[in-house]
Amino acid sequence: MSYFMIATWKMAEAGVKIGQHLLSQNATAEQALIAAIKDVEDNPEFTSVGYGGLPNTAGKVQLDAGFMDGKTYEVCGLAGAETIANPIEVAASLARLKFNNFLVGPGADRYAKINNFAQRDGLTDNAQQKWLERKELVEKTNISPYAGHDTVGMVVIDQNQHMVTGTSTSGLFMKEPGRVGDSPMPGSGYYAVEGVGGAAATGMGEDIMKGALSYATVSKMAAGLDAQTAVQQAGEEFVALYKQHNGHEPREISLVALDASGNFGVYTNVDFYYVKASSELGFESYHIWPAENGGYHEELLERIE
Ligand code: SD4
Repeated sequence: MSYFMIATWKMAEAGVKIGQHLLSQNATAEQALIAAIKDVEDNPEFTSVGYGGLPNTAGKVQLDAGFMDGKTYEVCGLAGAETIANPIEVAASLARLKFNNFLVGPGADRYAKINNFAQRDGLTDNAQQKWLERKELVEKTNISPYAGHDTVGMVVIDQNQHMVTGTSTSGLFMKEPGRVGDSPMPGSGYYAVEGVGGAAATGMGEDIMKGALSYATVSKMAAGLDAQTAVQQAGEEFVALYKQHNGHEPREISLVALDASGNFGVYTNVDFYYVKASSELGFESYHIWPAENGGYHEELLERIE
């Protein structure tokens, strides 16, 4: 049977290869998604997810993650975690509970600790150095403290056609302590309904939340649209309405999507990277950016058949 996974950003390349291998060996969508996202969380080179994530204004790394099982609708978010090594693993565990599916701050950290999930302070020397430099720059000049953000988001269908989706992020660099973006929010950062489709988002959480864009994408697939048409319409309609109401465009928004027939879709209003792997098409990594006349320019970065 066929499998498919799609992920945001180039940093997911190695993780998607791990996930693809697992899916080809008949692993579940959840196992593949967790292994793929953990690979990103564990890599200190990536400064927007997990270990090595850039800190908030108080110098603390606060991590957010979300997970949804498209078959059962089980869903969870955790936000503002400071001691969890792999938030995606904890999110997937929380999703299975009958109550208390969304935990924040010390509550999320406590749950992870008492349930023996790996502990880690996400702050690396490199991230701390970047924080010190940014702090000095913000104090000296008038520049916005916010810079640098990329969430890893994935949608996965395994060989049994089971669909899950999930996200993991350290959020915005220099966010306020306790600030939460779209990534752990079901419907905004991620959403999936098996037999219909799934979506995951990255970009400026404050704007993605305004459109509940992962849910918007899935609801268009439920109405019969394929993944690309659904995600494109969800993105474009939101941008147009937002502009009508505010007189200017929203900030960065990118989405990846899969439908139940095995089609993928991508929407972005900025320079963006995505990675996908499937039993039919193999592994591919792309750089895309919006074209002036609609549509996208596309650069294939890597293909393994
Ligand atoms: C957030 N959406 O916290 C995340 C950050 C991100 O690409 O995805 N950046 O708002």
